[in-house]
Amino acid sequence: MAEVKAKIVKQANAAEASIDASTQEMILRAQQLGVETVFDRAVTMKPCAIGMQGICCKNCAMGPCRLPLPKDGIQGEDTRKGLCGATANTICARNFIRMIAGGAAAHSDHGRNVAITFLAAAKGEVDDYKIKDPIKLRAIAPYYGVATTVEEDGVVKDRDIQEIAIAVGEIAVAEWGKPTGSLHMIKRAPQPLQDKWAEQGVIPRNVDREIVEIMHRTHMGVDQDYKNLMKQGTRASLADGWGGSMIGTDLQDVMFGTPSPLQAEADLGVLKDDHVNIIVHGHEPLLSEMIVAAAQSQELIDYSKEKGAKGIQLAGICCTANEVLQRHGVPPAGTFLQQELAIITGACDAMVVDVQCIFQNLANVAKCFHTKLITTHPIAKMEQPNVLHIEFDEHHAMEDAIRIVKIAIDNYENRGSEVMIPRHKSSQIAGFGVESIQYHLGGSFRGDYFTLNDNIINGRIRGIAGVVGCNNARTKHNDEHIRIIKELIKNDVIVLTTGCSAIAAGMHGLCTPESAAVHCGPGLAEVCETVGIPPVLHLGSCVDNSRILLAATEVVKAGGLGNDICDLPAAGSAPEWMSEKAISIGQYFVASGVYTVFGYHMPVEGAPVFKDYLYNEMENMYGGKWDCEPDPIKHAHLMIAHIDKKRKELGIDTARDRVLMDMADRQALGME
Ligand code: SF4
Ligand code: MSK
Repeated sequence: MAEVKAKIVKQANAAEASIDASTQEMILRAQQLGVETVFDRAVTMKPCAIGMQGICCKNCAMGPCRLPLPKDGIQGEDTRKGLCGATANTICARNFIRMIAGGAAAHSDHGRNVAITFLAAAKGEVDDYKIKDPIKLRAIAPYYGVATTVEEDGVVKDRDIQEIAIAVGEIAVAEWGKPTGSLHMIKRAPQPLQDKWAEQGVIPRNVDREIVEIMHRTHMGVDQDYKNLMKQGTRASLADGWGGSMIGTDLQDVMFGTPSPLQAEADLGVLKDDHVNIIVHGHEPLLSEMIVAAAQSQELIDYSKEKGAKGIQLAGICCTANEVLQRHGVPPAGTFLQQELAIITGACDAMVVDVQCIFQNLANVAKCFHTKLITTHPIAKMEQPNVLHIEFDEHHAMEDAIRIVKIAIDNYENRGSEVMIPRHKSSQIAGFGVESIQYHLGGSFRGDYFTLNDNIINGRIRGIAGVVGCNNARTKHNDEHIRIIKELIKNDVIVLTTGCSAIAAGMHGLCTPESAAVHCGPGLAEVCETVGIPPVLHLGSCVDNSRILLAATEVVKAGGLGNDICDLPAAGSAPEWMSEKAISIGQYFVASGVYTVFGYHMPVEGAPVFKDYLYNEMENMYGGKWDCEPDPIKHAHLMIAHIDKKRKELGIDTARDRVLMDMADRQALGME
């Protein structure tokens, strides 16, 4: 081992830090080697109680102004004020929507980079990117206002695919800064939802403007009304979910292929001690797609053999993992909290990172091993001298990828003797999406999602849950994700999952059809068995939460379950959230009509009036609302209670005795 720089002040208790055997083993291993990890730092440093409650303002140099709640709570009027007079509600709302701005900016900048590369590919200006899924391009083009047919001499013909791609690419890129109008993707939402957004004045104009306006409104001395601040927060979050993220997902699918179910493994045990191990970590698949291609090339596999390895093992961390998993079956090595541990195996020859969720401490950990840590994005560099920066450019993408893979191969011989790869790994099926759910759970002759809707109406499936988001070192790693998901499927609620939650589900064997018989209630188990799907459907990365919005829209369209997303027996959850992106996602779920429960805590406890606005009043505006429950079982049952309430409102609560519906039943429910 090269050098141990960090001194572990206090050691985490591995069994209390995570439920994963692999994570526990590696925490102990790190401590044995004297390498500090996030789990140890979480024991050493406690969070600031005022900041946690959302009531610290540092928006000008007269602060920071901290407005703690009185010990006995607010009795009568809340008289707390910052130096400028800002109230707790104003400060809390400003902080909250700045989190939305941060999250929406991250997702949307990802989407923008994809759109720019897509347009360059469409114009033939870059060699390494192509239109891989022309069917999806034709399917989405109308949403961008692009015609897919042309009339020549009175004959209607398919329009040239490159022409469509250029038109879609130009319109997509303009969504970030167009001077007039509103975002095109908004029109994909159910009409009643669009009407609510219009009534509330929250339809996004362009992506960048909504984010910039948050920064303006929250500057010292501008917007001082928490409701007006949240209006802008909502508009920016919609610009994320129904804008930047949705465009990102669409165009990635067109360029790299729309995912369809495939088999893979998950957990640190996917690393191999006789292979060159390369880990891709971050979010944007523009480079990782090229690294997959390079690592699979015979030339580089042969080169790895020349260097004494048996081949190249590529694996992922965080959402880059989900991107390369859903399209290529590349296994995730772990979630957000396992990034340092992957290097501590001593078997990681290169870790290649781009943007978002990358620990600065990776450089300190890499210093202790032979691992080459490579940053690749112009906006995300690390200052430490042991980090290599190879700036990725879409004009020479494959060349960059080959260079990176070669660096990893050349580094294989430098592995020390401290290799310890945990043996744990699970099988999973990933790669679900709007299209594949339609294929598996759709009907051939009726509405697209007919079979899914029918099974919800007849009660085999009680409802739908979206369980998404991060890990958080303040909670027990993966515990909340897994306990909430298990409780939901035990109660016949089918789970759609993305992000690190999806990786956790895969690691714990919940993304296999076989898990249905073990963990599901009888209704959901029967559906999964009949159709051959897992009870937990892996829908991809954080930007792919847009797939959940579109899947919910398809359920509405298929009929029989109301007219809007808020009518569906459905709920959302982010059990171990930590990122600003999670707040943006949460708000666009809420504003799309979804009851959304966060785990751990919400940074609004210090402003009870603002909290009530999010947790109650918002439902009157959009049909969705926020909630928070750290206890996983109670958390799951809040979601189930909401699902049951919606079933009752739809008049399908009595169908839970699973009487098969005949034509007359369907007619009564307005499905025919
Ligand atoms: Fe304090 Fe007001 Fe300045 Fe915030 S904006 S730091 S509340 S004076
Ligand atoms: S990677 S944002 S920790 S889900 Fe998308 Fe995981 Fe959360 Fe990052």
